[in-house]
Amino acid sequence: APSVSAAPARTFPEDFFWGASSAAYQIEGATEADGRGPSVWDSFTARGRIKDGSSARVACDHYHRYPEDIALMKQAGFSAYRFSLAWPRIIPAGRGAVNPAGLDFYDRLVDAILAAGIRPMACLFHWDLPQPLEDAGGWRNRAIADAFAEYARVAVRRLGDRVGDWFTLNEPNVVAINGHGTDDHAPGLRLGEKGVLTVLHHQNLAQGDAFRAMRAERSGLRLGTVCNLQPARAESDRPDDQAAAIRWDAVWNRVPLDGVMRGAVPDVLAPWFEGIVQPGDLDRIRFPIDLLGINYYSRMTMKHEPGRLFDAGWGDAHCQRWTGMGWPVQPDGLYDLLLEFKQLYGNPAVFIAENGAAYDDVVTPDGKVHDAERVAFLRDHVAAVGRALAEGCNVKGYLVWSLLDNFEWAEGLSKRFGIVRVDYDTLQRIPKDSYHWFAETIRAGRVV
Ligand code: PNW
Repeated sequence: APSVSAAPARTFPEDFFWGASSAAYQIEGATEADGRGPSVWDSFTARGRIKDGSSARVACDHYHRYPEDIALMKQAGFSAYRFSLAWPRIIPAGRGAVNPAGLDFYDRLVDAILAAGIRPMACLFHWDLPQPLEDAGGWRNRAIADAFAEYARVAVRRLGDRVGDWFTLNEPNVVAINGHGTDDHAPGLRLGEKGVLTVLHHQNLAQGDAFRAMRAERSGLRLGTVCNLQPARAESDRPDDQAAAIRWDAVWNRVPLDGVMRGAVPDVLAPWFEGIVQPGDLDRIRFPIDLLGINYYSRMTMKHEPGRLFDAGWGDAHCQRWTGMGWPVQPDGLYDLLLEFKQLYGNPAVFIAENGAAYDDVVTPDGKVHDAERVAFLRDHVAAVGRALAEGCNVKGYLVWSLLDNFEWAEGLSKRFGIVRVDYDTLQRIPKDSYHWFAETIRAGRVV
């Protein structure tokens, strides 16, 4: 029979999930409420390390305003939402005593997400390490694996009856490199190559232990992790630039990914891994995950630069489009990455766990935000995912970073990634054009 509808065909499958990601520290505020303990980001902020002098003390006040935020997600037609649990709310000292009020908050949050018909996806660690654990050596200390597994067990015990998707770490590479190598994130250390790899390795170990703890606690959960994958290329054909790009790719992308997927560390890093990997570690690290979250923002263009970590520095990206973070806009990098991943790892299930852009938004006199650049950014990246799907890539969903403008780590409140604007004086939420575009795209099942 001839079709009576003139609507163009969907390009994303009916069961493809759409939504947003967030992180506890970036949106919740209420940093001293209900028995929450301090985290490394509170200390980093207290040391004056946030560029615009702001803090996350209030942030989006999501801790109190989550019903309104979930209503915004529901209105846009979200089918999934990834959020993180604040370790310092749940176990304020990092190990030992559990804070019931902290768990109660996530209990309410999860119930509200489910009531809106949205699939909750919980991430255990999005950077807010309890300060007492940092005082005990943080990720430099192998013993942290025990504490993390214990925390994972506590969280799953309370929420695992309603949350089916559990993620361990968000972007262990950024924690290791920015937090322990280049000193622009908490805890703010410059440990050198060996220290950076130690921190990566201990996160991998902790993650492996947490997977097994969660499995033992409850069956039937979908377990996964979230990697920030940014394909690294060399600025030039010069052999030293090429070698720098390979080393950087190994540290940034391969250690987290090959750790969990293959129980392997890249050969090219062997000199620095000397003495870090102990017998049995690689078996502990490898785990058959159900779902991999991929965060994508841009490619990385590297060159040989002595004196920088792994003698790798930033090269010329040869790009004409940039976001407000000064990151190049390279949607083809996402397409290439998904195809390469399919080929190298046998096409396991993945989803885009974060993708988005900060721009200097303007509020018009009638209170609107016409963020055309963000719409173009998202459109081009969702289209890249669509092309990868058409090539057979096993992509299950797309989550935008982020629903709300929020506390952008060392950049503070000045960089806005939301599809909804937050007025930090009134805490009013203002959906931007990109919010309406995203809702339309979700409804249509294709890029509009
Ligand atoms: C991610 N880089 O961080 C984080 O998961 C979010 O919490 C953050 O707000 C978002 O992306 C935007 O920055 C990144 O150096 C940090 O390429 C650094 C990089 C990429 C992502």
